[in-house]
Amino acid sequence: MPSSLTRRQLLTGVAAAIAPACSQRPKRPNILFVMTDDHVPRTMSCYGDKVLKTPNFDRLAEEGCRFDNAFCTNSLCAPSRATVLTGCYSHINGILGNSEGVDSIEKIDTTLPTYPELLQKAGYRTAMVGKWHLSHDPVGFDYSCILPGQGLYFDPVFIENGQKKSFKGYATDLTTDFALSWLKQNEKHSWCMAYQHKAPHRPFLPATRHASLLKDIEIPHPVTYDDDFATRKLAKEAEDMRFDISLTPDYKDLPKGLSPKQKKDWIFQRFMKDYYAAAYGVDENLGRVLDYLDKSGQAENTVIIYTSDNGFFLGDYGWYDKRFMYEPSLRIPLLIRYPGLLKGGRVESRFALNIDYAPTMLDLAGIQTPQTMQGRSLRPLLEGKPPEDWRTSMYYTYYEDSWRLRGKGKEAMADPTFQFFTPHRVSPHRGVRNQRYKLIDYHREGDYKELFDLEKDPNELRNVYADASYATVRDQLTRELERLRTQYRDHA
Ligand SMILES: [Ca+2]
Repeated sequence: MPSSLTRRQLLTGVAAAIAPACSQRPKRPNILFVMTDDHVPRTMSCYGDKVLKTPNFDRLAEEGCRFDNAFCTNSLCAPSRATVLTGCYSHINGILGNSEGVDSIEKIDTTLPTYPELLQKAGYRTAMVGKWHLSHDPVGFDYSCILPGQGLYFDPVFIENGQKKSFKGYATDLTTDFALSWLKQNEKHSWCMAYQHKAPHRPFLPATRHASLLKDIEIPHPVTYDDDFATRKLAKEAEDMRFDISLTPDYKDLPKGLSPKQKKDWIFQRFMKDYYAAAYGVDENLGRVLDYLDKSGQAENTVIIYTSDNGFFLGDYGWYDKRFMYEPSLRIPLLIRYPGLLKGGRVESRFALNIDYAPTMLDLAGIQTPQTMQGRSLRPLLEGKPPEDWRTSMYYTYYEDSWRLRGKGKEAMADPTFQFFTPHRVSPHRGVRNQRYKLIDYHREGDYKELFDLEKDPNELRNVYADASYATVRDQLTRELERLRTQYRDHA
């Protein structure tokens, strides 16, 4: 935070900026921020999936804007949530890895203003329902009803305004019940709700009514399913991300006597069907909320942002999980509907990042973005008036699971001899991606770096970092990476 600005000045200064902005609009929009966990765009029919129709996600795309190049900035649950709240990168907000439980050493920087606090200060009624997954209690919400940690799919405990309570039912349905109940009580006010689902986080447990949804369907393998990792040495070492090695113990009903390939294929089919079905429960429940907004006459004046905290490998490279800067893990869905501002059916290919959500929500509410936020409002893109200086490259960081850093903290990151070991063996890295190329710097691995030509090699199978014909590109991206580190004040 700039030293000249105190937290109070930031909040009150922002509130003072509301009046002139509001006078230009008849009514401030309501804001529904919908986030799922590990949801991959390519499994949604509005992003081209052929396996399962997702009618309510599709509806948002048809009636709003679909972003085709939306990326997370650190592909992990808790860091992404902290980034959404604060509008800044992990190294600024303090949540580098998955931070849960009271003993977590990673604490969010509470001096940073968050979007719910600023909206609340500006007179919005605010609520947070569903998966929170940060170690601190929700701040800036008039009402919260959250799952503790990862939460359970069936008969979960929720913490409602600080009180633990057990509920019967399925988490996605219950989260929506709480959301609708609060919305109905607050429909006469300007409101903002974070409606965040546990689904489709692993282990995927679909609602009972969806358990057989894709029973007779054969899910196609991704083209990289049998990758040999010929030019990516760290990917090759990440054996704990592989279906055939790491997931076997999870499936007690795995038939006996299968060959290694048959075993991998069996797990893949089960894994994907459960994933799709868990995500379908979100689509179905989103439909309940969309119907409610229609019936209550609020649809026109409500901004809906749909996204996920991070991407996921769904058999890509024979893997599950996320973390790496490779495309399946980096890409997130982003759909924004706001009938009061934009007509439907828009597709936007400019880069959008999860640091942009808070500035976007504040901007649409007529609130000035605090200087601490590193993202940029997507409003001009929604209006079809893209600024000439919109970003053409994006910066990514990955640090590691914080549970391995507990008791060591940020000091460990500064110690070059510190060894990182996690179940997935993904070494810390940072990288830059532009429209055509991606450079990944595994800065704990000596001089090991990866460069991909996404136009010729969209699946990132051929690391061309050492290829002399890419020397100019390599140097350009190296400079761009440093420029972005400076821009985002990442001096670690
Ligand atoms: Ca996640």
